[in-house]
Amino acid sequence: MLKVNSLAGFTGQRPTSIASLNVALASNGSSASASSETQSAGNAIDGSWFPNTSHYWQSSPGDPSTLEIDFGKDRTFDRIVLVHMENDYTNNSVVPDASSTGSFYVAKDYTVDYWDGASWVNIPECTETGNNHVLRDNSFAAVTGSKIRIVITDSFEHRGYMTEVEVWGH
Ligand SMILES: [Ca+2]
Repeated sequence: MLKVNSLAGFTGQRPTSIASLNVALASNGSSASASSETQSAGNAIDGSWFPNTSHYWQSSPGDPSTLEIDFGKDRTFDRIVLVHMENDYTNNSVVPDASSTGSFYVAKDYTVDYWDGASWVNIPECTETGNNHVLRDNSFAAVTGSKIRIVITDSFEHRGYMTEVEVWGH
């Protein structure tokens, strides 16, 4: 006889800590596209936070620009980490943290939305005005959707950059 109740800590629900993975990662089945690509959109979901040697997305000149990440299926997620392009993008020794700021390549004004199957829905916790931080790590009430997009409407260099996008869920 299977005695489920004997399993320590089993509550009948899958623990979030086990289920949570970066569903945006290309190696987890996602793909990326953009309004334009001088550096491939796929570089933003390649797992590298270091932009050197082309691990970043770059649009053609001009605002706005859009980066879209398609999970290929519905995912439920509650945290998005955006790694903007740091000023010294050839530096592979310093991992951006909450205190890191940028003044050349980070996106200043942008929205983050998810596709709920019928329309784009804004995620206000991830949407910024006047941003100058390299790392934006935001949690929110879990949502379910098959893709997200980042629409950059203003940036220092007036073109879109993103080093990495992580979407955590299952
Ligand atoms: Ca990357």
